[in-house]
Amino acid sequence: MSLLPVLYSFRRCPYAMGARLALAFSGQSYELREILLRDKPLEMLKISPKGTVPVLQLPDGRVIEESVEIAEWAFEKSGQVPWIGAGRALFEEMHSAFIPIINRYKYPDRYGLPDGLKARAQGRRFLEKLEDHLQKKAFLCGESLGLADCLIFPFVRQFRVVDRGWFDQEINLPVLLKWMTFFTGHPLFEKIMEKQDPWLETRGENSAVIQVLFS
Ligand SMILES: N[C@@H](CCC(=O)N[C@@H](CS)C(=O)NCC(=O)O)C(=O)O
Repeated sequence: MSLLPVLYSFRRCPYAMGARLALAFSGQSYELREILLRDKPLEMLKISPKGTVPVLQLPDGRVIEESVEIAEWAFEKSGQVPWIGAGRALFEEMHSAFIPIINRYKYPDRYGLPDGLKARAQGRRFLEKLEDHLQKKAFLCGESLGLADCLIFPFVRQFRVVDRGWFDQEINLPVLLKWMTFFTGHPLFEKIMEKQDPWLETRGENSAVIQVLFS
C-alpha cells in the first residue's frame, strides 16, 4: 500500500477539482490515479462500487468517497477548521440550486428549453451572492481561503466557460472575477490541473506512479 493517500480522479470533474484544491491548499500530497469515466479501473470500483470520482484511499485502507468529505479530511489533517461563517450554507445552496442551473444553462435542449438564457440569469443571482460575500472579505468566509472557496470555485468556473465572453465582459461582478483570477493564476491550481495519462493505460510493468507533492 502506498504511503501517500491514493486519489482516483478525473481532471475536468468539478467535484474532483474541488477535492484536489482542498488537498493542495492544505499541503496534503497524494498519489494521483487519473481515470477514464468510460473505463473505470477495477481497483477503484472494488473500494468504491458507486463509481464516481473523486475517491481517496488512505494509507490505513480507509476510503473516502465524497468530494466534500475528502476536502474536510484534508483541512482537518492540516489543523484548519473546514467550515467557517456562511461556508456550509453557500456550499449547500450551490448543490441544491446552482448545479442544476448550470446543467440547464449548458444543455437547455435536454430540458426542453429554447436556450440557456433564463438559467444564466438564475445562475447570476447565486454569483451576486458570492460577490456580496467577497466584497466584505477576500474569500467567501473570511480573509483566508476556506473549504467553501475550494469546493465552489470549480462550479463557477464551469458556469463561466459556457460563455466566457459574457462572463468576463458583461457580468459586472468585479470582485468575483478577481477571486476567479486568484485561483486560475495560482501555481497550485496549475499543478492540480496538469494533464496526466489515465492510470489504467500507464499501469503494468512500466507503470508510472504520479505523486503530487506539496511541501
Ligand atoms: N457526490 C459526488 C459526485 C461526484 C461526481 O458526480 N463525479 C462525476 C464526474 S464529474 C462522476 O464520477 N460520474 C460518474 C460517471 O460519469 O460515470 C462527490 O461529490 O464526490
